[in-house]
Amino acid sequence: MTTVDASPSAGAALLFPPGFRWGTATAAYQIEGAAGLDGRGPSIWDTFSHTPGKVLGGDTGDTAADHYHRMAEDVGLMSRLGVSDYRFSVAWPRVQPTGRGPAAQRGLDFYRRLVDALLEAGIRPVATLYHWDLPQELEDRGGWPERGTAERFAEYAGLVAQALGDRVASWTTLNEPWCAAFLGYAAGVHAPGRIEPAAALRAAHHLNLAHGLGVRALRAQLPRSAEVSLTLNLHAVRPLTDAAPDRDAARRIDAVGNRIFLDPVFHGRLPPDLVGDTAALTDWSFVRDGDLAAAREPLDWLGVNYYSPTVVAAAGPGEPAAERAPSPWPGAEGRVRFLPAPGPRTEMDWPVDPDGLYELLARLREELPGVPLVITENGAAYADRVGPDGEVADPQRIAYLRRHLESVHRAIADGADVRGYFVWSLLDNFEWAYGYGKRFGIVHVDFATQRRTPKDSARWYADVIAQGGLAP
Ligand code: IFM
Repeated sequence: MTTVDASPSAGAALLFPPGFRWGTATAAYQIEGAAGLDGRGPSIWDTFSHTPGKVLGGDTGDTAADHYHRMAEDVGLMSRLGVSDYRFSVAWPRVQPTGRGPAAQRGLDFYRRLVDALLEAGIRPVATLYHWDLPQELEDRGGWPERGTAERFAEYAGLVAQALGDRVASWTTLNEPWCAAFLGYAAGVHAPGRIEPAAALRAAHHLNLAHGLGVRALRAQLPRSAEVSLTLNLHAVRPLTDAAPDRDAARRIDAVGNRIFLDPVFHGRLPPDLVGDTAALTDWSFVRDGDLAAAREPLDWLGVNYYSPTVVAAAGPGEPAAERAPSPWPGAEGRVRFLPAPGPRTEMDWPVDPDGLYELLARLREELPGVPLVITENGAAYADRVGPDGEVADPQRIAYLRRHLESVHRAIADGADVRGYFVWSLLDNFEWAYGYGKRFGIVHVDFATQRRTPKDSARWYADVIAQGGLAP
């Protein structure tokens, strides 16, 4: 359990516990490019981004930040930042181009080279196995709503562990299964773009199952010292008022946004209220005996991705059901209104609200005692430009990161066991349905030339890491 000074004097530095992990995070489809190289098969994101109208500006991940060819330069950037850890994802379709069968060695070779370069630079690799790039052929067989996809995932996890287990000591099964299930299969704004709320609930269950079977497959290959985790984008849900209908709206969103994953993974059960809320869509009979026990494999830590909170109220009679249609919240349609949280916003139009991160960490401290936490993503998009002096001034991002780190520090001081923090993201990259217009990097990428320019926030973060915390 990590601790810090619970009441630092005004004006004192906010230091994080010794051994605190400072990292940056990326994901394969968002940075690698080289979409058709070395035998990589198509993923659902290749198909989706190449479908007119799905991604702003018609952007695709074909080239992205060309990290596949510039990996050594990017590891050099991280080395200069002084990060202890780097969180990246492995592209399933590089390892199994059709989502099944033996591993493609040329695909694995890229990750062997990446991991070797990281270790050489003294940076711990943290490998995520699934950050949304499902092999297209598995989607053609039904995708995540089908049980077979979970079984295929476990085979894939075993293959990657076999290949990299001698040098990667930290593993994450899935990134943000909520987005994969509900943005992908209910709202249709992410790949594969399906609008089938009942199928999205099946997808969520099979992602939980994939996670559990994946943990088993990893542990079967890895040394006992290896750590295995899951990353969730938990929603800091706030009712607009304390009135019962608003609190019930928050409960519904918490059920289908958070507990749909937390309950199976940490308690081996489905949230009973979720089953009730979604009764008109499904009877959950696709959950087989043993599935929930399989999802509940012990983890070394839980990864938490946080950007902004969610404020909800009960939808009054005659009011529009939800601002976003189709809804990514099966079981809450027509009952919940989403309200803009007050305050400044990032380029994504997401409110800047570091208290939400504190609230989440405090909740997890209470509800999951003994489970260490790692902030696996936090960051902000702003309209950054390279100035005439060749520099990128991004004071808003520095303020965002600083305030969120203050929240993490406060949570640790209040007893939360937070072991690390990863900035999203190392590089400007392909921001899914928004394409390249939203820049989350602490390193600017000129996508025409692929030139990298560390922003002011990169220098600021390097100082934070060097000092082990925030200067007064
Ligand atoms: O870019 C994404 C990332 O892939 C998953 N978490 C949220 C980020 C910002 O939207």
